[in-house]
Amino acid sequence: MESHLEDRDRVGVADAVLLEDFTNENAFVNNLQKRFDEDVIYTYIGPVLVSVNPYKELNIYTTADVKAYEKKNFFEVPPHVYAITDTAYRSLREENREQCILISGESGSGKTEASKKVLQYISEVTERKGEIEKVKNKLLDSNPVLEAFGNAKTNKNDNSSRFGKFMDIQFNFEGNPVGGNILNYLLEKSRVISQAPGERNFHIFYQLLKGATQETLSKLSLKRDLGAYYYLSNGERSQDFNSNDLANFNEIQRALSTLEFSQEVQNDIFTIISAILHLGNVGFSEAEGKAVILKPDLVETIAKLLNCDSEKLQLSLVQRTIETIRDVVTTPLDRELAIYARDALAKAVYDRLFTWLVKRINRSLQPSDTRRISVMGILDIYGFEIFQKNRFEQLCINFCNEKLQQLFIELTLRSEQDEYQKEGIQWEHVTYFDNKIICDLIEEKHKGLIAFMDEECLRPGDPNDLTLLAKLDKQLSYHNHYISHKKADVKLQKIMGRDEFRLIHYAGAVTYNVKSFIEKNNDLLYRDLREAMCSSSNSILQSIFTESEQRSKKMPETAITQFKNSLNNLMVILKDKEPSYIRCIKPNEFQKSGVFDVEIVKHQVTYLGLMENLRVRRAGFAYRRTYELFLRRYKSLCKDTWPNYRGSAKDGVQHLVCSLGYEAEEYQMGKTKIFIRHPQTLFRTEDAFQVKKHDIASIIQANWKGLL
Ligand code: AOV
Ligand code: MG
Repeated sequence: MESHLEDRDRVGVADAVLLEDFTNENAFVNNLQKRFDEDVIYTYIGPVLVSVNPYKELNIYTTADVKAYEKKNFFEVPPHVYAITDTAYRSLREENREQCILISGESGSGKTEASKKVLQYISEVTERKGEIEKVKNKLLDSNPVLEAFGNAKTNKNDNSSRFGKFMDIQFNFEGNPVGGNILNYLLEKSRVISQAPGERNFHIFYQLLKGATQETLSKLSLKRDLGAYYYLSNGERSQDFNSNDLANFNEIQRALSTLEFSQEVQNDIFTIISAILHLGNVGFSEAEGKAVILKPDLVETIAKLLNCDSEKLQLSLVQRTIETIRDVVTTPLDRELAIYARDALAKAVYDRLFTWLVKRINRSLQPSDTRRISVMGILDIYGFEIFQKNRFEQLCINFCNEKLQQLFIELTLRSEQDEYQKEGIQWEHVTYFDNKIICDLIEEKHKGLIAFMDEECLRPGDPNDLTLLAKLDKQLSYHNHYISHKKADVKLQKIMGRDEFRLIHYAGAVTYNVKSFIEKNNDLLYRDLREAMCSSSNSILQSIFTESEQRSKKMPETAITQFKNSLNNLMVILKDKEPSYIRCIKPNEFQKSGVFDVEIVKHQVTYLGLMENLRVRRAGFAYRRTYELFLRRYKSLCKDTWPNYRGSAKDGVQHLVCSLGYEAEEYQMGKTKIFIRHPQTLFRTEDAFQVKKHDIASIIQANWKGLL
């Protein structure tokens, strides 16, 4: 037991609250490195798990490991994602408290892998019979499907999630999984039409081209040649197939079948994917300011695949119809606008297909009996991002992280406070940075950044990115966390462009470039294109375009407002659950094992707010343990408590600490726990215990020898 206290020299401390200087970032990072070098990737900050991506398979996820963590006290086993999961699972079962596991960290830090380990653990410790086994298989199989359609190779991660995911596992009263539900957030749909050099489109495009039979390919009019598709090559050199594309395609088809997608529906999905590939190859020339389709047969092919009106599709790519109060006006598009319309269609179709997939998976995961269900949610969402150029997507992602940080602060502080109160310990107020001020700057009604952005986007006239920036500068420059180019000091002006603004986030300052903000926020799909899609007999297209057609009678919500609303809904869901935190860190930028880059780790420690977290945790007491556990471990150190103490555990501990010479200010006695202020006090006790253990072992050994 108490494995957190052993082996401090070799592998550092298992819980960072036991570091002597808890304000020292170097000491914190050193400790992580010491452990990483020994292949120990997990460390705690109190109840929070910090995980450093090893970038290699470690033999720590076997069935034997699952067993080693099952029903074990959190502090008796070394830190592990299984320990977090087991604790959450037991709290759900035994105390009937709904759970959420919040996983954060930057791209490539191991969030998605961690979320899979949580699911794997649950799957292994629950019953294996009939319906339950079936549900578990569906839950497990939803991951490869979502990854095929929602993940891609980026320069940071070969299997990067390009969407946020909140997955519920629903348990019956016996604690067995009986269903699930997935919420998806903000897919990076711009990837469908172009990718940065060295990156790929979503995996599914490559998997289909690599894995489909020749027969299927010819049905879809496809060639097994990546270079043939503009959307896979940006008009330049395409990225290659990867070694898993073939196997993964078979896996996806199998998983889709587990999730009750019929063969016809699967065909419909792959037809849409192929139509998107063909659509990318539709080029335009221009005559007298009007776009002309270069290869009309290609549009014919797409129309055939989708079984939609070919003429309608052709027209929708080169003209635009606008309904005004008085009449309906159709205007031709020029070449640039036609390309824009084509790409908008590709993005919209893919994005809606993805959301539709999630809905269909959810349908298959619906529990047959919804009574007495309790839930464990797992949030695997994009971490804070700072790139060379930060765009609309980074603004959304970083806003999401502000919201999560706020929730984190609220919940950790609240739970610290709750515990002190419950135990009758005097609470010492901790000062900390409350990032609500930044959340407000972004989302406050009528006067936040989002409100001004929407106002500009929906304004009649000719709003553009620069008029938007001017408005933001005018309205928000008063705020301490908003810096306009004009108001920046000389040094900053040099690194900021005229089309940029800067936000001081809790995790650091980020400069955003407003290029395409209006377009991305408006997220328009011309009505002609929507109507062309509605004319398709492809079952999926029909459902994804008709549904949104109905909704579009109202004023459409902008992209960022939709995102804000879905985030706020998520916060409501998370707030009434008991949270567990996994903070993921990547050790280097090269996806390499064995390399621990101190600077890169330090950045992430800052962005994740880990030092703040540690400070809050340590503000009062570094260590707390129930009287029973404390007594069980250390009773040999006092003659009154050894070998057994007859009174209450609390009295026993009181005797024990008196005989150990604890000063009054070193500890406090709560209702069920002892609270120790500094780790040194505990280490003194632990060292004494190690000596005693050794002595006792020697005595036993000597006695044995004597007997022999
Ligand atoms: P992410 O989810 O945090 O990035 P992943 O979970 O996809 O990161 O991890 C990236 C890669 O790191 C994986 O494909 C594995 O190769 C490796 N990896 C992660 N965790 C482990 C582990 N515990 N043991 C061994 N290898 C691991 V992103 O979705 O890009 O934000 O957007
Ligand atoms: Mg991921």
